[in-house]
Amino acid sequence: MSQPDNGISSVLAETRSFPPSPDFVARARLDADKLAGLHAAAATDYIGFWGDLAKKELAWQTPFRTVLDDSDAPNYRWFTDGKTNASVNCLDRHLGSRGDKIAIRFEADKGGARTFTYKQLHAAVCKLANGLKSLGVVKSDRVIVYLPHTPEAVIALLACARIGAIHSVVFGGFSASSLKDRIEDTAAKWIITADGNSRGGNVIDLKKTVDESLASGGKTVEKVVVLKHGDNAVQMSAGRDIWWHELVATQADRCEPEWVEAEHPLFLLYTSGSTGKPKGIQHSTGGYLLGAHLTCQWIFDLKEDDVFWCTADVGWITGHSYVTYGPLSNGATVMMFEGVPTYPDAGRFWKICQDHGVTIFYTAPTAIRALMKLGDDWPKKYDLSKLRMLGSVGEPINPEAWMWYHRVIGNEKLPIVDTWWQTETGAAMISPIPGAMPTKPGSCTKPLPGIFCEIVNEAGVPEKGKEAGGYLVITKPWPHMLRTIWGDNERYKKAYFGQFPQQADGGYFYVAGDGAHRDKDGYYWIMGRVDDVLNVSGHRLGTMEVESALVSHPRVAEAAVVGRPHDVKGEAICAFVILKGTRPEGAEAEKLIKELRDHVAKEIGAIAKPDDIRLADGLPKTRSGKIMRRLLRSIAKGEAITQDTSTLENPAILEQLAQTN
Ligand code: 7RM
Repeated sequence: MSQPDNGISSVLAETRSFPPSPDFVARARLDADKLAGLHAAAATDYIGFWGDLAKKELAWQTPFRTVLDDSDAPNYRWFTDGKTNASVNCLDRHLGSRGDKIAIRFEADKGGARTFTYKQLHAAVCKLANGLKSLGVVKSDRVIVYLPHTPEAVIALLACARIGAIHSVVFGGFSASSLKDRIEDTAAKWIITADGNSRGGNVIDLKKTVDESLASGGKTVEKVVVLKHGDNAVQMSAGRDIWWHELVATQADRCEPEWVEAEHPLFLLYTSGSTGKPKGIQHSTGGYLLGAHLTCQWIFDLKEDDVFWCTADVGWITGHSYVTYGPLSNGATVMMFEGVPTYPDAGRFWKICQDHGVTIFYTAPTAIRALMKLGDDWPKKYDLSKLRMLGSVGEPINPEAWMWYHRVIGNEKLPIVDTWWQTETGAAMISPIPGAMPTKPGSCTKPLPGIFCEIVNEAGVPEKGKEAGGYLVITKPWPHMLRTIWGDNERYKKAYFGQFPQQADGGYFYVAGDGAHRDKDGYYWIMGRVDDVLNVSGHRLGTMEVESALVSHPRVAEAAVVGRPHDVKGEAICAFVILKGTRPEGAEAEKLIKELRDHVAKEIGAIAKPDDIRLADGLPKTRSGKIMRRLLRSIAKGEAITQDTSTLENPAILEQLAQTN
């Protein structure tokens, strides 16, 4: 197995271990005994375990009798004959006991706060749901949500869920062309967007991007709902565009929920794979909700008076599960912040924690590393005494960043949950239970109850014994797993279940695409992707996507993209580009490189801008024409080539590539 170059192999030497404080344990929802009870229940009767939890934790309109239907594996179905509605679980069921409790606390990029109580959120969701119905949206229709990270994004998601429409959020940083691809793949007729927003003080013109995207394709779109949020002047296209506030002005604040089958798709969310265009990951209503709901209790110890802040944008799966569905189905108070950690200064996150009384804080290693670099003085300026636990997600966290988080933000006493999961898994899968086990810096510890993981070798055979290294697989289906890839079930089967043979019991191994190590205590250490997927600041990007974007530029003949370790972003994007015609040098080369970087931003979004672009005359290829990426990875890192290059067709190219540095 080729190990990714994420620079964290040092974790294997990590021996520190941190037990939770007795204080935390005494109040925790789950202590070691209770956790052992859950694991035992899942081990003896795995179906019964999930069935009991689904019955107890979710509000059903029609109870289910079937827990798991695996007759069409690996297309698994859960709670099939039950009916529910996600918005009812997140709103209506709290109205009696928590109607006046704050559901969302929001702070805008430039300051200024707003709140929504559960009653207010319910009314806003119903109004928008009625508005969408008036535009013709019915059950199973796809609605694209292209909004800033504001309460209205959550309202839009829940309004879709209320009427059985399938939302597909496109992160506000994606380009017109990426947006168009997603509109076309979902064949959506509706888009919900905003006039614009501010992030880190920069104005983002969402509506203009929608207009651009619809000018170039996306012909299915009939209506665009526009939230007035920024101060941008927008061009409203008559008959197509409608202001959100005008749409909801005359709508009733009650809307009968559409009761849907548990398997009814709740949403599609696009994510990158190693081949082809981003995949529309399809999640269910019942199973997905159960995962988001339960993991909030298990891994965040979520309780009635918590203020839960997950810093992820609603455009990513983390924003779906831990800003929207998980905390709201538990009746929690959710913090939402539209901006970035360093605007107007590097104390912004900590000021928000102080001002809003945040008790649980969940962010990404890239943010922790960036803030760590800016020094201890920023967090020390603020009162962080309400914080009671911390979390990390999105990429491997290096022990140094973990220790800083523990020492400076956690005051050496707060539990840190390093949660491993994916867009496809719907909710956290491998994570500490904060009151039930010691944590180790850089390890996501152990699979959650009801989740069965193995580490397998190249042939898909599980490694016996505790200590092992290899591919991470999940050996049994779980309620919140993806159901399919929208419009391409064959790709679903092949990409996730096709790598290893069907098991003797008829089951399949879900292949996560990550390499992992398990230590003598059974703790998992994620080593990063083993496929051609990059993780840049916690964002997934396929090397092929970036290559296609480069090749779509008229000057580019061929491109190869690899990752190289980066101390803040985790991975940086390094592109080797072969031009058509002569290769410029000096200032002319600089100019072209800038143009190519901007071109990628335009094609995909700013997150995909290559950090380095190296112009060269050729790529290292085998005689059969395969690009030898591992050589490019060494060159990108500035390492000497020690690998065997005897199969190379053009060994001389290596020297030139090394000099393009
Ligand atoms: C939630 C999310 C998934 C990929 C996954 C890993 C990496 C995520 C961790 C992690 C090490 C973690 N969804 N990853 N969490 N690696 N430790 N705690 O990030 O679909 O966008 O990305 O992210 O490689 O496969 S995602």
